[in-house]
Amino acid sequence: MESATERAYDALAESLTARGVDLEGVEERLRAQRVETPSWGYGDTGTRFAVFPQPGVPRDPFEKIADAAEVHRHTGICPLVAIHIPWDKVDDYSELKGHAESLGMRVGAINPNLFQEQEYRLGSVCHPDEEVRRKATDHILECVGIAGEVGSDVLSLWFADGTNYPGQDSFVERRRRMLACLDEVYAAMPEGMRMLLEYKPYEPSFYHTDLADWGASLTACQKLGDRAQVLVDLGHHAKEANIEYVVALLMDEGRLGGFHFNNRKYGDDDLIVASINPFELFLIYVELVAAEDTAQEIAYMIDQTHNIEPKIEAMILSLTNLQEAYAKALLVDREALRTARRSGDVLGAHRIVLDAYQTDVRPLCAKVREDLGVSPDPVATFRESGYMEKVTEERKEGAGAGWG
Ligand code: PSV
Ligand code: MN
Repeated sequence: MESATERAYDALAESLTARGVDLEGVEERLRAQRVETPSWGYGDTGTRFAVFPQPGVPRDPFEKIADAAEVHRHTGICPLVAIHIPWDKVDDYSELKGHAESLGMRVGAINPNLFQEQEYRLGSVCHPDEEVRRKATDHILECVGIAGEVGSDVLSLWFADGTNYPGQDSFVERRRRMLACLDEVYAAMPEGMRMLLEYKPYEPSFYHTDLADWGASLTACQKLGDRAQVLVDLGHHAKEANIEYVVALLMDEGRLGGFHFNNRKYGDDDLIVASINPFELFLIYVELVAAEDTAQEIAYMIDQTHNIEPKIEAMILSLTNLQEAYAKALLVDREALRTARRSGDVLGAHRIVLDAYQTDVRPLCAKVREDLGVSPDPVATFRESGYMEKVTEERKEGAGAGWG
């Protein structure tokens, strides 16, 4: 007898086929979707107000990779884990690589940490003192080396640099200091490595930040070379920003290097992607699908730290949200949309996009997961797996990720 999941899939497949959707093509693209999770999303983190420790969190980078592997085991789409140095510093990176591989994982983007040391009070690569800039540059160069050791080809840079008060420092001089550092790093990167430059409009600096928006990142990348590309963190925008437009524009320039997926309501960027604004995520994917033929290499990464919610489950939910957004975007009737746009049918075009968004794609995603050899309902399967109980027994209190 057919299960309820199978029945739901059959009904959806029938209606999609009637709409002219190439279902096999859609499923193939969904099976190929890959997203990277961040090591720092598995450890204890918090806000500047408090950290609420959770039992069983990883005690070291090896255990963080084990948790990332557990998320992959239930979802089948996240075999890469980003690391943050020095939070994930180890004596032997080949051992870390081997550990990841033994769990069917790979180390993804390398993120230098340029914001936690006392010297960085006035910034890192933009700091007025050359010695501090040297230290920051050397740390990034160390990360280029680590990337080589773990087999990664993505260097992901975010700077907490900025100023707090008008007059504190020169915008232009700070920019030139940053560019000089990035030039040196770019020249040191091996052939196949990409540098991703992330922007953020505020925090921890509150008057200005040295890479405040996509334009600041893009112009820096254009000066550096083709392998310098912009990283779009969904949380790092002014409230009214049209992120899907930014994404389209960067793709058209061939400079969209990657994403940090998350969601935010006001000032923070750490909520589960699409938990608040699933329509925005869908519209971003509509642009991504439209440009898929240009075959740009884009690193799809999650950047979330879960402060009060269970961490592994939050990561699994993030991945299923990403699958659903992509699935819906794949259902947009592109041909009809082109026709509606050309004939000036404003609301016709709008409704074509809405039709895709309003399709319940959960049975389709469940089927794709089964095809990938994982559970159709990964959150439920994880809850039943006993993994959390097992690691809590082994790890007890766990350890923080570097906060505090
Ligand atoms: C900064 O807010 C950020 O988005 C950067 O990507 C950091 O690497 C990450 O969060 C973790 O602090
Ligand atoms: Mn980020």
